Amino acid sequence: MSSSATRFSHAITRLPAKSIVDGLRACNTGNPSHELFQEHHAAYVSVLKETGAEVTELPALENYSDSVFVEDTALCLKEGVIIMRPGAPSRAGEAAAITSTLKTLFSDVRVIENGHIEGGDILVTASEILVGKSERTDAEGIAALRVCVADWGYKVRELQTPADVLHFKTDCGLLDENTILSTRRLADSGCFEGYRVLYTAEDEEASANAVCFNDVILFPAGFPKTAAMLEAEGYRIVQIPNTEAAKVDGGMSCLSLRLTPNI
Ligand code: CIR
Repeated sequence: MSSSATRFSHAITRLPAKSIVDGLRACNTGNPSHELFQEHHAAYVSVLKETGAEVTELPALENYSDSVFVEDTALCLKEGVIIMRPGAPSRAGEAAAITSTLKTLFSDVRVIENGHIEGGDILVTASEILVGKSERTDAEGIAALRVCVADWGYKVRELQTPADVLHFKTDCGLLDENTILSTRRLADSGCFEGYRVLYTAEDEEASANAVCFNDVILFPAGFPKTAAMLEAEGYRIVQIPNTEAAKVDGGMSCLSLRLTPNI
């Protein structure tokens, strides 16, 4: 079933900068190819557009190596947008860089001013906002988010991103109103009680970061067992090559902000 957590009229993306070769990563498996990343990125944007959404494609920001990962800069809700406060010092300026674009789409723009919080640690479901504490997101940042969304009626639930995992959503993604794709290591913490949980196949944990956008599941190519399971469950998945983003710890959700403007 679709909900405002999975249906959107717009998305924002940003072209990968040539400086993506300097992108942050937990372990070095080689530099991404800028050219190939551009091809993968174009495929990703096409899938968003094929759902009928309008996509605002922002230019590359060479001063910010990781700026292609726009998800970390903001949280878009139907009532307004909250500008994040990234915990990675090299990414702090990305949030200000996207604010003017967000101001053209939302009448209410709120800013996190304390602690740190990145969009990759936030999973919005139909009933609540789940936020994992991580190396990038702290309790102060989560408390600031709670204050920002309180008068819009959202419940914010603080959780823990597994150790050595970059973001909460590195290990999970919303498939529909009540179903979450998750790694076992994350779901075993009990954080998804009350939801239907589907698990990534063994050795395919890196496929958990799938995104449901207007009834299409954007899914990273190269994870055949999990892809087959999702298809058997009746999901319409589109597999998108992600080898270059993966070299700098990026996945499907990080590459876009998904939203429905309120102006
Ligand atoms: C970083 O470490 O910040 C980037 N190299 C990857 C960010 C991925 N973003 C996300 O999962 N939301």
